[in-house]
Amino acid sequence: MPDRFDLPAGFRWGAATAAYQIEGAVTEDGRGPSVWDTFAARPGAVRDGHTGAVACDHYHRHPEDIALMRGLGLDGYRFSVAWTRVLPTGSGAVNAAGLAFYDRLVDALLEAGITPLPTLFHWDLPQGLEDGGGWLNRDTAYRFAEYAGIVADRLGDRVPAWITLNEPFVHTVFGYALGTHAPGRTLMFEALPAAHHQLLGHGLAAAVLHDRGLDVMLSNNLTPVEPASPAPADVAAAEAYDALHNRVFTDPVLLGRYPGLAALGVPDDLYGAVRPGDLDLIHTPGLDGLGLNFYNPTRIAAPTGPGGLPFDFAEWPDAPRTAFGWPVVPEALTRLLLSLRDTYGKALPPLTITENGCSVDESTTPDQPRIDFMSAHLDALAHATTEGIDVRGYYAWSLLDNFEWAEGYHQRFGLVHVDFATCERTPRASYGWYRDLIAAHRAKRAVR
Ligand code: IFM
Repeated sequence: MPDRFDLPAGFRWGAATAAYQIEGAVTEDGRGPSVWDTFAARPGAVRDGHTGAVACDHYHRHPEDIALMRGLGLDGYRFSVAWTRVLPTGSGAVNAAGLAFYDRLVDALLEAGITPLPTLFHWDLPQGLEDGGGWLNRDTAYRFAEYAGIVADRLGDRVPAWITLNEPFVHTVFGYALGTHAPGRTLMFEALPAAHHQLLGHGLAAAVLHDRGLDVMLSNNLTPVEPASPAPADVAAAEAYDALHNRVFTDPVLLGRYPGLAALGVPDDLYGAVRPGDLDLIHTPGLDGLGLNFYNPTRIAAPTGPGGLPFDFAEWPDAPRTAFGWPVVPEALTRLLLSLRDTYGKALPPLTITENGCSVDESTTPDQPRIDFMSAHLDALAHATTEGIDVRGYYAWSLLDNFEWAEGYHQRFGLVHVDFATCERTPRASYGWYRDLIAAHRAKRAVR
């Protein structure tokens, strides 16, 4: 069986974070409020009232964090740019001090021999744009493209590749359909215009970045969906869920069309959001890479009662669980990668795992489950590459323990432990394991 040492020569090793989850310094140097500042201040919205106001204080401690990355021997670091540092209300005058932070960060990364991989939108929409409807307002897509151009004009001389959006599925469903994330809307399927406008923003921003000669990627949270049984009703429910979770966010970008959502009762124009020509703007035939954030597979059954959703979530049997309760099924990653080739064929660009990792409850467990999780997923990845799938890199989620959205600081995903009372960083066993793996893989592939 192939293992992680069979990953190809030149495979890029990285780690990932996101602005609101680590930066803190939410009122410094002219940063404007984002939907997450507003949401986290709402009583009961985030577990134990946690907020990202300080988080890991990365805004001030990034030199220490870059030293940790250098210690790992990373090729790349995926971070996100906080839109409200650059444009405090989402559009209008540029905040020079905010842009200068990312300028310093990029220079320091390059100095450490690490390639920056910025994500332009990781869920922290400017509150100023939310006040005008957020992603439910088509205009936000155009503001996003303007913002992309401003950041690219400043950093594009040193940053070769860019990710437009992070996990538009999760942002749409948790933020706009269910209301468990910012901005806390509960629109159910009528949240889908927010998905369409994010994808339109992706397409418009991709054109802006490509015009500047930069590479463009999109990071999707993809899950292989399996029916709970071969019964036709379960199979149909699983197909409907697959369309909603995976295909809505990938088909338009790679194929220029949405999957049919009639089984969910959703109209083809996504409640009037899709206008003539939009799919031509979203379709990105020159997409330079597709980012995959992989955590777990999903098992779906037909609904048991009338009304409600047209699918039910079923338990994944016989799998260990992360501290978050997510099933650990590494071979599902191999299946997912092979199925992407079957679905998209030549339209599938090179792939990068832009997030993978797990939360561990260290009050009861040492760090070993994280090492087991990552090593098994890297073996599964290597299996797919030996089957001919073009996967170029792996970014561990996450470099640091951080603000895990509605869970606050309760879920710890870091290779590095953070004491949130003092912001002290302490590398975990998985940090040493990842460092040694990176070095060993490089040495082994260099001699082949
Ligand atoms: O922390 C998140 C990240 O922001 C997006 N992908 C999943 C991670 C773990 O839940």
